Amino acid sequence: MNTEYNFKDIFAHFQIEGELLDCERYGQGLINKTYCMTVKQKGGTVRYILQCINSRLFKEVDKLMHNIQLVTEWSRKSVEERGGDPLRECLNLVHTRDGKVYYCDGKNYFRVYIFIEGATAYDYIRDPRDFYECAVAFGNFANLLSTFDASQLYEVLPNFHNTKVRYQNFLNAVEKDVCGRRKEVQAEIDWVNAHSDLCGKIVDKIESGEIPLRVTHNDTKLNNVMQDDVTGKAVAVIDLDTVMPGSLCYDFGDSIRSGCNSAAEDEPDTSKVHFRYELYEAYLRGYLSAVKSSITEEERKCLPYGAVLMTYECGMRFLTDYLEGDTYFRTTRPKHNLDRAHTQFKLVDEMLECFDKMEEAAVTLER
Ligand code: ADP
Ligand code: GN1
Ligand code: MG
Repeated sequence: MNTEYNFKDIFAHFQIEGELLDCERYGQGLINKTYCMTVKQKGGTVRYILQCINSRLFKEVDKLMHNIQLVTEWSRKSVEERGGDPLRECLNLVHTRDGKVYYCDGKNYFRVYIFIEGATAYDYIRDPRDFYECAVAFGNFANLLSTFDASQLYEVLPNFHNTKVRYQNFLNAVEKDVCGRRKEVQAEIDWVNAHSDLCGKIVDKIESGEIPLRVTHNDTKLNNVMQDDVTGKAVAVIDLDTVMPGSLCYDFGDSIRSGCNSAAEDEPDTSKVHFRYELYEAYLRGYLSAVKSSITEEERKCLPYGAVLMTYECGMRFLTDYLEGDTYFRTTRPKHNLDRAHTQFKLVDEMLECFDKMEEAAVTLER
């Protein structure tokens, strides 16, 4: 049993019967600390996901959990309506014994989800058909949120995908150079600056009203969707911390960023990193087939920019975090964030090389 926190005590605060047998770190998320709890219950063992919420980032946990409660309840209703399995096809929060959706031990905040069994959140694409299915799942999730009343949600991380604001934060980090790392990454800084004309490509269209602001997931990376271990089909969309106003282009783009990489997001050898165009088309087909009736022509046209921008922005965020001393993303080795930044920049370069083809596909496929 992991001993980072008093897990027996934390467990006792949630409405779960039985005895806690084990609790270990789980998954590859970069923001929260996720654990798998194994619980002895009548007739066998049951698993639960326990998360220590990153309260340095989510300063108002009440608001974050308000959003998640509403969205999980909304998803559950939709799964029930289509005759699906609500314990598997959406996230289910377990309440505390005093009826709350999280527990605070005085310092740290914890939440518990029912474990989605028989499914896996992958970091890599095993088969383009699986990626197509992920696209359908995220597209359906977008459809699900299209009727959700945005005014009920708090914007817990304002400007999350405002690339212009992200660029400004990056420039501030370069300017402050709190860790004295600027000299070492001057080439990377120059690369970001040379591509800064990308920043306004979507934000400006949202501001002018050409692209609608919707309620979106905002963190559609591949390991935020669970795929069935037998069929490979996407079962459930998870990681709802960032459900907020956003753009379809961002949700589309972040899946392309994470799924179309031939190597890991933190691969130190960038010669292994390539943009897999064939996967882009597979995802595009799946996504468009799901959101066909609601996507606007302008959004369709901007999907490729969504991919480039999410990748550029993410690389810039990794580099910013490196300059600021690795305080945001979970790192497990020195220069981890710098390796991550390099993979993203390489992907942007390769996406831009075939950008015309990406644009052509976005406006012609699935008509
Ligand atoms: P983070 O915000 O840190 O990315 P996530 O909510 O994405 O946290 O969880 C991290 C990982 O934990 C996921 O990628 C997935 O592998 C696993 N996970 C999260 N929720 C569940 C669940 N309900 N059932 C099974 N696995 C889960
Ligand atoms: C974080 O939480 P996780 O690991 O799914 C981050 C995303 C980044 C991603 C890069 C709330 O996602 O924005 O794109 O890392 N989430 C947050 O891997 O900042
Ligand atoms: Mg995640």
